[in-house]
Amino acid sequence: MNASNLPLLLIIFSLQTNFVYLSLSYDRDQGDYDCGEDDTSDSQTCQMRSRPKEDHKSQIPRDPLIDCHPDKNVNQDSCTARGCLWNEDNDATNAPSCIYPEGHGYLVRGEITQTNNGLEAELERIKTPKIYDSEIYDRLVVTAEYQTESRLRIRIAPVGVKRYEVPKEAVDIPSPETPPSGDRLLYDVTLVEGKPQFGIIVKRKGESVAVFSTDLPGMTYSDQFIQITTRLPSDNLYGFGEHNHRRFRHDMNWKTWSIFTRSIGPIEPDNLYGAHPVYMNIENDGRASVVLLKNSNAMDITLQPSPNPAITYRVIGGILDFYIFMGPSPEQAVQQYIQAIGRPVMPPYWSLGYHLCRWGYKDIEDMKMVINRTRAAGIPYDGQWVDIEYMYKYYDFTYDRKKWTALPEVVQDLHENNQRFVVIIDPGIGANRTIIEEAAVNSPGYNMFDDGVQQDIFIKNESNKVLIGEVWPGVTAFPDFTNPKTQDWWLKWMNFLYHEENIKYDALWIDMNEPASFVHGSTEGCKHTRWNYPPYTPHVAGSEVDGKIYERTICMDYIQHWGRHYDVHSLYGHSEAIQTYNSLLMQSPDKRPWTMTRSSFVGTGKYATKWMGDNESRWSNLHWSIVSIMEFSMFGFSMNGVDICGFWYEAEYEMCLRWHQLGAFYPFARNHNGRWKEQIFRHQDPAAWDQRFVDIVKPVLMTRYRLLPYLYTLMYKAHEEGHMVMKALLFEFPTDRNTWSIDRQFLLGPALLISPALEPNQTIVEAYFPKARWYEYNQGNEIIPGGTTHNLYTPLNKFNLHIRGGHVIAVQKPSTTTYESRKNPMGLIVALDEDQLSNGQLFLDDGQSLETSKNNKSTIIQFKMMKAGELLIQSVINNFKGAEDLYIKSIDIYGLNRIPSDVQINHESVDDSNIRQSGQIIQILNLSIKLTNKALITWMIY
Ligand code: MIG
Repeated sequence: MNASNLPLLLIIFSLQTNFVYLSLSYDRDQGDYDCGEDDTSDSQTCQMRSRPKEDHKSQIPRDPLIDCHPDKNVNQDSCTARGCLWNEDNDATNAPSCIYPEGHGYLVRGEITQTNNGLEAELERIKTPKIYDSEIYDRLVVTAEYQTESRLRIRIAPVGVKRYEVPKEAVDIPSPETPPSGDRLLYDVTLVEGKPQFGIIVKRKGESVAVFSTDLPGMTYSDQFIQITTRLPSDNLYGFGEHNHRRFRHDMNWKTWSIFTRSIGPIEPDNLYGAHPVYMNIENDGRASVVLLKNSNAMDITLQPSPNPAITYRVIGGILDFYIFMGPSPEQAVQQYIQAIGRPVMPPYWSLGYHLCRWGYKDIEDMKMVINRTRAAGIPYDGQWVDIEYMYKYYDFTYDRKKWTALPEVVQDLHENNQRFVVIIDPGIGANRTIIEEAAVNSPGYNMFDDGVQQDIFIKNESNKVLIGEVWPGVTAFPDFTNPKTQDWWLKWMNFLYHEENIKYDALWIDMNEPASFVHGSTEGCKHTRWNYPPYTPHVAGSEVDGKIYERTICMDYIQHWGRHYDVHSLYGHSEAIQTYNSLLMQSPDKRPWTMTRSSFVGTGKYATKWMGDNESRWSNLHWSIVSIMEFSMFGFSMNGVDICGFWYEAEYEMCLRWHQLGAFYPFARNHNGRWKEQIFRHQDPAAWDQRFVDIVKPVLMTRYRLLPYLYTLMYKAHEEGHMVMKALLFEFPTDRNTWSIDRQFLLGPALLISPALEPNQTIVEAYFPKARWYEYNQGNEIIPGGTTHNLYTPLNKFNLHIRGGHVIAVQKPSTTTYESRKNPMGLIVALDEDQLSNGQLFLDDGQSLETSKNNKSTIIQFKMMKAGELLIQSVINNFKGAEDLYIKSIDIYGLNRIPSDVQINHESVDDSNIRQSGQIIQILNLSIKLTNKALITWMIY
């Protein structure tokens, strides 16, 4: 097979469906609806009253249009049969052709009660037609719970019916013990009880703009079809995942995004590996809110554009359980969200290094060759990863003693060179009797499948039959990671690989956990039940082709500990991440576990790093990676990244080089490559190209390593306070509207701006610099003025990194491993702001122990300038012994216009010969300031 048939094959392989991309603008003649006020029958049809054509403005409808016929085969008859309105003119607008009239929904029944921490009311259905064959609920209870000053929960559930809800073990957002005091709430909640239909309206306290409001027709609450539309305060919408969004700020033009975890390459606008039903909205004045729908069932999210921006949720199970975070800044809103779902796990220091991986090392010699040439080239490099080939016929926790005989020695050699080793694990456990026996010969004592059957931890159906699907090992069973019993079994086999097989891995990479299967449902298909064939199937990939929601995964009617697979499907990877994290912790109780997962849910960042799966070695993917990483930062992952140089297809020289200049600034930086059957894509590790490639890529990776003290401090801030590491510019400059759509540049924390080249043959990068002082990293030139776009000359050997004035960044002389780097001299970058001031912080610990901050094993150094020309260095906490060995050897000041006349350290003058100007950077060299001692550095400008 050659590369040119590859696209087609990949498409067949992933059975993709192509959504029709809708992108026309809104402009049409729109009427009002005339509905009989008192008619409450299901089938009432309202008349459309046409409005006289006036100017353009009056043609724009007042309210969002809500699709009454999101399923196939809509026509006028089927529409009116639902009591809805036929919207003739939809072709030009992409608006739905069948819409709800006012009055379809629910009304408050009885009184609205004030509880000690919110409001509660019972609702009664009026008119809402039952549009799918699923029990519809006539009575609901709605609760608005004021959880904190900035967090509000709105829960809507049927009365007297117990339904599946996301269990606390998966996501725990507890109600506070004491409710927040009413006058401090950032929100006002109103329940609209009267006609035309019930709604909840959430406003910012004392203000008129609603942040969240649902007083719209079409709310439907049935067993397997729940629908609600929320009006947005603006069309600045971000988030929802996981998809390959091609822009950070959403295109609102009637796009539908589905959420349901699925193994599929991030190429088309399909639902991907993770499930994150959460968005951020920015109001026109720059204030923001975040809204989570805590629900793990499959759903559609339909966006509609201005002038009536709105979201319609169509969910096929669970309950409506919204959490609203009021910000008011975008950064605060996201931080409140992350604090609620669980702050990101603290990664080990070495994980911030550069990693090499590929699927398709031919054998261990091939991998050794890559290890050796990377070392020889002097590329900074901490982690070597292996893909599924190392296993014996893809059986988890074994290794192939024939093809990978020397693996334990290679791992030992990595460790001796202060490098680390990571293995992949898939959830599908091989169940083929013959291979099980062979595997036990290859790996004496191995019987993972039988042990699992005995421990009863596999996913089964109601008649106790273990589900058998097919993944790499052939036929496989799937562990139920929602079952607490599974963890002991998982740990036992993790220990088998570590101790019996003697593969001393340092972290686990969990793949295929959507869960993925190569057969649909099971080797025997799936039964015709309402779980496998729900009355309404969201637009999830696969279902478009043949109506199967279980396409390439397991049957929906099987049973797990947390619930039916139908309900908990999107929690599979999340539950595996939790148990893998816990097992690693039990395996080495004082070591920080590191797991990387492909599938994720709300809160997975508390347990694992995330990478975005099978991207492509194509230029477009450089840009898209920024969008997806910025989104996953919002979803609560501090550590995340995509495969540098791309997974599918052959990487190309310039692209792979540019990708390193970009990926060197991903929170997680791994070069990973794919294969397609016998076609193994060319090696794309830096040393695989030529000397020039190495000469260009090495400095940017060295720059990453030099900045690791800062990056690690950001990881700490994410872990302790729920901040984002890699983030969009808008989070630091929320009132600068220019930043709201920027997704070709990004920030690392508040202080570093990366403006990568993303196109072939590019020599100029157009980069936006918000109002602030900005300095080019290598030369220190200031970018003037701020608040505008600059053309940055960026030939192939250049990358754009800028430092924001006002920030002190601790750096460390880089070596080729983080282990070595961490022993090197430190330095400071002091970037001055308009007032000649700068501040910063440095977090230090041993890089691998658990919760060093809580356990008093960490050090925090503060860098503070109270006035121009005076920098105070001082530890605020000093419990990490290793910090005692560190010295600041140099200080680089950005933003001074000339050499200062008198530089003093603790009131002693520094010799002039130690002060130099390099480009626009003023360097104070040959220092020896003990990091943990208090020190005052002063300089004068006459
Ligand atoms: O069906 O393990 O996303 O990183 O190299 C493909 C082989 C399975 C998918 C992962 C990819 C990995 C590959 N895996």
